[in-house]
Amino acid sequence: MAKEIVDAMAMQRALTRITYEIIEKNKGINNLVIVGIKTRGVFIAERIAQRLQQLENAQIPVAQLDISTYRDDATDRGSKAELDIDIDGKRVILVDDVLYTGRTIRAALDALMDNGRPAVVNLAVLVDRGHRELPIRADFVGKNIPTAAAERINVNVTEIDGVDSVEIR
Ligand code: 3GP
Ligand code: 5GP
Ligand code: MG
Repeated sequence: MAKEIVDAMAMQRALTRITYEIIEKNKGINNLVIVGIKTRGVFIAERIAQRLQQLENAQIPVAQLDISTYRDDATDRGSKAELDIDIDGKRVILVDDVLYTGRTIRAALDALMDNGRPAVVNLAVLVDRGHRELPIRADFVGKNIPTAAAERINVNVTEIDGVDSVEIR
């Protein structure tokens, strides 16, 4: 049974708050680029970019990152993840839907560094569910949801799931 913790309005507000925090921490949007981790991280990233457009009237580049060949349990660790934007010297906002063990972000940082040398990397996640296995933390968090290891968080986005919500199951 799934229980809704964040509804569409609450998700909107959380992403709007994160966007303001990003602007504040970066003292504007100069040199900012956003990198979303597939799959749902990309949609969260695009929403933050939309809000930056509305608030600052500027188009911020958004790239998609597939970290699968960078996972620490990957058998095929050969191929490089190509980003279709330049991150050299940029202030990168890395975006994912859920932060859990931190292994995905470890892999994402590896993939980023293979694409250039960012000036700064910050991490934004919609949900932090705890249980870190690496020394990784998010700079911007939509909602902290303490979970048991056996629980699962469903992040739904309209683009894929037809609805915006976060559920615990
Ligand atoms: P996402 O790619 O859109 O982020 O891992 C495949 C999907 O399953 C992910 O979608 C994620 O949202 C969902 N998922 C739910 N629970 C877990 C989990 O414990 N680990 C991982 N890796 N994904 C999970
Ligand atoms: P980590 O690598 O930090 O353990 O997990 C982060 C990635 O795994 C995220 O991209 C997320 O999609 C997925 N993930 C891990 N746990 C959950 C969960 O409970 N719910 C959802 N939706 N995704 C999860
Ligand atoms: Mg994800």
